[in-house]
Amino acid sequence: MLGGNVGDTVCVFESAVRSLELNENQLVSASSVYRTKPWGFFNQRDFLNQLLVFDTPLDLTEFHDCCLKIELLHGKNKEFENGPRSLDIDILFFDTIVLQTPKLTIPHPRMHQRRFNLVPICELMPDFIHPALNKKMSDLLSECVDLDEPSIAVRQQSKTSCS
Ligand code: PH2
Ligand code: MG
Ligand code: MG
Repeated sequence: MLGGNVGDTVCVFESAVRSLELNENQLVSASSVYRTKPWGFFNQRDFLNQLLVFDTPLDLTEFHDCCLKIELLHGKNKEFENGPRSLDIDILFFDTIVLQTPKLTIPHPRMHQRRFNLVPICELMPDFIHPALNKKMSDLLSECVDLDEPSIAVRQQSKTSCS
């Protein structure tokens, strides 16, 4: 899941996709880009969020390191928790792996509480079953009590012009 609210976020997202592809990852599908209300810390610009699905030869640790590197490349620095950021890459799922380490929890521990995750996920894979909660994404969305409804900012497949 890409997220960001600093700079030209649509262009940052396109650049992040290119960087991920340059690191052996193959883009399988991309959701629309959604405009979403900031979650956790309210006094900041709306976010954009987009779900990407990749095929990767990397293992989870390598893929995570790759994502961290690409965040840094796009200007992510030591922002505070839930605060403004140019690019956040969160791994929501990695196949059906369930794992908890000090560095990384997969599936993402709060994704099912947030409409800004569930709405893009349901655009691409409403029938995917959450490997820890054992529930379909569409059911998690209908049960979700988050009231902030994402709106589509850039529809899937529409072209933008970023240099
Ligand atoms: N990410 C955060 C904090 N709050 N809110 C929205 N709408 N979208 C995000 O991606 C997001 C957030 C921390 O990573
Ligand atoms: Mg995040
Ligand atoms: Mg993150």
